[in-house]
Amino acid sequence: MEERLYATSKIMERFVLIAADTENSQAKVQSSLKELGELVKTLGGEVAGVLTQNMENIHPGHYLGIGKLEEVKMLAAATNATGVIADDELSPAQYKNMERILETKIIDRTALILDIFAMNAKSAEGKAQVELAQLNYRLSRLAGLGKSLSRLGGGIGTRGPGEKKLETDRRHVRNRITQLNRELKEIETRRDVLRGKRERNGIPVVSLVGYTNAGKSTIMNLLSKSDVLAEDKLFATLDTTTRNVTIAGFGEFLLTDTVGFIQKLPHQLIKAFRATLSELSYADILIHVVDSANEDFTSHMDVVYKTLASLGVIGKPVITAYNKMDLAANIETPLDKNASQVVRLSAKTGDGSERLTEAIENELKKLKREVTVLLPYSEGSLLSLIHKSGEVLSASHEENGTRISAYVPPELEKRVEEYVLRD
Ligand SMILES: Nc1nc2c(ncn2[C@@H]2O[C@H](COP(=O)(O)OP(=O)(O)OP(=O)(O)O)[C@@H](O)[C@H]2O)c(=O)[nH]1
Ligand SMILES: [Mg+2]
Repeated sequence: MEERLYATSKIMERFVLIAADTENSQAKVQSSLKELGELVKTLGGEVAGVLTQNMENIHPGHYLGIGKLEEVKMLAAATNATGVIADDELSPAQYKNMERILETKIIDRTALILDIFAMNAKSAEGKAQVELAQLNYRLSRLAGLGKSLSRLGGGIGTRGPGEKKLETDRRHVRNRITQLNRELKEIETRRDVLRGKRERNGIPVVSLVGYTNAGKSTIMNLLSKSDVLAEDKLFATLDTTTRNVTIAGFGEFLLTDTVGFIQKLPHQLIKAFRATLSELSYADILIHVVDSANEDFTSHMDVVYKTLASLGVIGKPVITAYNKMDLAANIETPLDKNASQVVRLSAKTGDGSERLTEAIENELKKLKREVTVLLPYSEGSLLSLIHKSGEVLSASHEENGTRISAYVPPELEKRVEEYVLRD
């Protein structure tokens, strides 16, 4: 296999974080910067200092104003910082100018998130998706650089010195993008086959969604008694995992855990993770996991609903699970108008897990339809499916087959349609 272009680069350095306050809301900027600091820590770096500027619009040439950048430069020197990180995605021009003005390494929020994804990608699909996002990010930067270089070169009647190399780079990047898209397409086809199988089994799907670090994987482990990686890190989960969960005396469902959301989630990543995230549109029920101990949890909930809407995942029953109650016992958790049920729990202590199970059971029940069928004895596998994922009300063996009344999930209702007895 060709070596991945982007190896994980663990940052072990100190950074000054900078942000533009364009909405005149210090609270908002500070909370976004705090999160940027978490992203830095997740990569093993440290925050050396923080500076913000209140301004109407981000400066197109160098993000913050010149005067402010001078201050940033002094702070970076005073704190021995090895670089500066901007809390928004920078254009190639902003990058270049800031590098010149600040004379230090510049990183933006997008590059940081891409780096974390690269560090945490485990599966072949995850790795390919991250690389694709990184290449698209890099390609836009190469294009910008190309323009400025050719302008320089044009002035003295020659091609810019880096022009040829840039052209080769760009071609290389484009080729790799094509190859990755092909790889991902193949993986998607395999995934469709799996999904088809799942649908034929008629087992309902419940998906965990939420802000990164809310506790989705911990809830997955709690409900399915499995051992998915759960860590106090942003974007610990990048792949979708699915587990079978059985509620005693009720039936089973599939529980899926997937990548979390964050504000300003880079569009390159949303695009590259389209396949992973599209799993959500096949869910019958969503569990929206909220870190109630995070002081910004209500704005995180907004981010989650907005991201879901932008992915076209709307109109599904939602159970909002206010998690980490062990740390937030005195916190008021609001009713959630987007949710059909709200529960409070601690996935860590297990406190309240039965409330979540009940809520899932209630929602699954709402999805089920009551049917009475006469199943020929040759349909043994359908019969066992009804027992497995349905709730049997009565069953009797008759001459032509088994007569059975049960609540079944919609997928299963479709499959037994031809045997339904109507009164
Ligand atoms: N105190 C406390 N910590 C919790 C609880 N649930 C999860 N955590 C911790 O929160 C951190 C994040 O949990 P994860 O389950 O990895 O969160 P996630 O939503 O899967 O996060 P990503 O996959 O990174 O998006 C871990 O350190 C968990 O141990 C809880 O109920 N109480
Ligand atoms: Mg996780």
